Amino acid sequence: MFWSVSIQEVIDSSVEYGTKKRGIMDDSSTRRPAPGISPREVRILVKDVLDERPLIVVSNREPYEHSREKDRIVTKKTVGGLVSALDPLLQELHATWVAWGSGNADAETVDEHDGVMVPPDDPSYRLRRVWLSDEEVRLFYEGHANQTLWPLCHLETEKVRYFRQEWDSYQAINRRFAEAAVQELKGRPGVVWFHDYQFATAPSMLRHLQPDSFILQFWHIPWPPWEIFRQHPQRRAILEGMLGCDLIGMHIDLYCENFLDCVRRELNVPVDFERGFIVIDDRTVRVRAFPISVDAEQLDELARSAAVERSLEKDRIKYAPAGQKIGLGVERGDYTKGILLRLKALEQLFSLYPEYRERFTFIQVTPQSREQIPAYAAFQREMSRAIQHINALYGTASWQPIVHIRTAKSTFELSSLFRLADVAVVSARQDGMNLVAKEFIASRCDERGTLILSEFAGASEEMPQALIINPYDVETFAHTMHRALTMSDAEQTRRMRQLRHYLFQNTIFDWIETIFSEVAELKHQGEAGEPLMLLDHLEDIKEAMDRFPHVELFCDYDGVLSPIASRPWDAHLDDQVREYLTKLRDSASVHVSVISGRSLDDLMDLVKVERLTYAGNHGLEISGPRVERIHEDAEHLHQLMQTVYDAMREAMRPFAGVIVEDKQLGVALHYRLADPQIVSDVINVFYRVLEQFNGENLLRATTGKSVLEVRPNIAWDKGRAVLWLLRMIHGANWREDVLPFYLGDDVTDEDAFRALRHKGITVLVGPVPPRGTAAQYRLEHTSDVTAFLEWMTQARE
Ligand code: GDG
Repeated sequence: MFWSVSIQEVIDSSVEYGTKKRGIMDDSSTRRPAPGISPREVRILVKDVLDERPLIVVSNREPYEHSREKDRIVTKKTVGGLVSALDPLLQELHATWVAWGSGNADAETVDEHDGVMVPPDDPSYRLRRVWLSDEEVRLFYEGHANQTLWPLCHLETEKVRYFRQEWDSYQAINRRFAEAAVQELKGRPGVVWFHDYQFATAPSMLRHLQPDSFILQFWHIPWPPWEIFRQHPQRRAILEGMLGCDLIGMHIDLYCENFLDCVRRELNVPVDFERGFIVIDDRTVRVRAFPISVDAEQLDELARSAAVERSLEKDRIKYAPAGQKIGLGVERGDYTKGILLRLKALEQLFSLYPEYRERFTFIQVTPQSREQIPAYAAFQREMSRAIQHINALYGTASWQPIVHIRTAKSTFELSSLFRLADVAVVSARQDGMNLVAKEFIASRCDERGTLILSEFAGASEEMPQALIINPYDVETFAHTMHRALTMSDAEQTRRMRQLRHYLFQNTIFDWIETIFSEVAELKHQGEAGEPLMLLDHLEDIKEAMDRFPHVELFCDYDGVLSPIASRPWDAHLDDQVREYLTKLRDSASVHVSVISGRSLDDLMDLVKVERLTYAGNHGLEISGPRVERIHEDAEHLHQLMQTVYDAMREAMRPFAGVIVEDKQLGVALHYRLADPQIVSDVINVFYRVLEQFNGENLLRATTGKSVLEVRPNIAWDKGRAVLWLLRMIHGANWREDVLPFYLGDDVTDEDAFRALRHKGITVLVGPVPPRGTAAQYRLEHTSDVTAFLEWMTQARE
């Protein structure tokens, strides 16, 4: 969970709301933050979404490789986050994975249709192998994929080269993989999930061969801006190929925006930048950010294991015999990872701060990668030279500033090094996400250590508590290392705790969950169309309710329990509604929560029904009989919000009819009453003020019905809040006996509609907005809400 508290601790807490301490106890510094969605919950969700349709995953790298060692064949599971996350899912679903058969005994182990059941000890899904000749590996993989697309997407334009023959091979191999996926579908409409830049054109090929498939692609590397992307001679074919998908996932919004921009400029088709939709051939393609992550719990568990503890002791003796501080870098030997910049910064560090000589050792783990490619071989040579240079310059008879490890470490050995490091450095020149940053955080079960993170790694967007650097500014980089090495234990812990709380709520399983929730939503939009009128389907609703012992009713306030008012303070609650809420509260089988963008105090004042659960500021602050918390990543922003509020009020003085609302953890700007002629000026000024206070990217702007808001920039919304509340109130297995019901009316409620898809009943109050809705049902007016609440009091008596 986001907050490291159990329900019991909350009940036991005697501290009043509003004055209480953070939800973290000092005596539990090494406690593991409670996790978000569990692997089991994800498997249930994906199963629901697939609804008996087959799932086919397509990637270049295979999850299991067979190789001949002497006279026997051994199977090895390939290491990597994606395989660890998808392997159990595919096992449970009995799905299929299509990949290049790269092992030297792969061909000997397949059936007549090139498939083999894996894993070997419990064969439960099919690995379908696609064969590539050595020449094809050279042209397709080392050539077009790794010497054209890879450098292009990482903005390394001077390394990009293009050969027609390689492109032709790329196309041919993409077709081979698309055909293999079609064969595995065996005529059934299924979900096909492509991974990465090796397969840009396969989606449209698949779409032609099997038009009724749901095609999804996750692009693991950055997407460049148009000025760079346009250098690709086959740019149109690449874009058209990808637009064979229904859903395209990238790590962060910036890459999605770049992609949408490239599509608009090259293909001249309608692009909705705000919602991330492209319309092509009467289909829509959704482009959305899904930041990939790691299995935080598993990494934490490994890091805590007795074996890693023992290894840590040995590593300490080996690498820090005189109690040296330790720095750590872990990455494939790839020029995009910024290792040379890091080495320059290290050289400066030892020059600017001589006190680190013999007292600080940097361990650089760099297994070789793609060394057949000249740019990689040259880079790896240059890196070795730079390391030798620093070691010669500052090394002594008993100490080397940089320990260079050129072979891959086992996951276990890495875990020990992550724990050993005082500072981990990720200084990528460009990096889609960077999993090492997340692995380091997950492994720091002691809540110590500092992460220095390049602003050019996708991960930096999620980790404001790391020390964020521009690696090209080598001098500041060196000073930042000094800052990390002298950071107090208390500050390290504060930062690491926040990073870990975020990470444990946003794991690889949350990644799969958001992707498949999006698949569900897109499929639903295609299949179900408009939401049904709730009051015409009360019998179905009653039947659904009767299947569960508990109903958890979530109601938004403005536009749901109370009609939208021109001024926020005029939105009063009707006594009748108050009476129904009270009755429902008193029913043993219903629990009621009111969730709103308003501040918690304001919301409680307006509703005035005791013993309900209240969630204010879109779920950042919660108060109820069984839960009582302020989101810890937001709490420290009180002061900043107050400053923004004061500045906003001052800046809005000239604009008549604009109301600035202080929500403590947010600032809302209502312009419903303003003259429409001045609204664009108001919006401009709003963004100017926000920018002024957002140097550290701690804030974000959101829009609603004639309202603009400044909110904490954390991955939290009504959807996450609702799922969190369900778990807190009813326990991890809530799905077995709770039916959630959600009534909402605006764009912020769509997050909850999506989160509860397949898990509960969602109701939009008011007209369907032009962008559509994820809600299954609809009520026309707030008066229908009153009628429905009355019905519910009787249905649940
Ligand atoms: C691409 C994108 C994106 C490294 N050395 C060893 C080792 N590793 C493991 C790390 C980590 C993985 O390799 C590297 O993942 P990254 O995310 O850091 O980078 P890429 O390989 O470039 O991955 C990237 C990723 O796809 C996922 O979408 O984040 O931006 O470029 O797991 O731990 N593992 C072991 N020994 C090593 O020596 N065992």
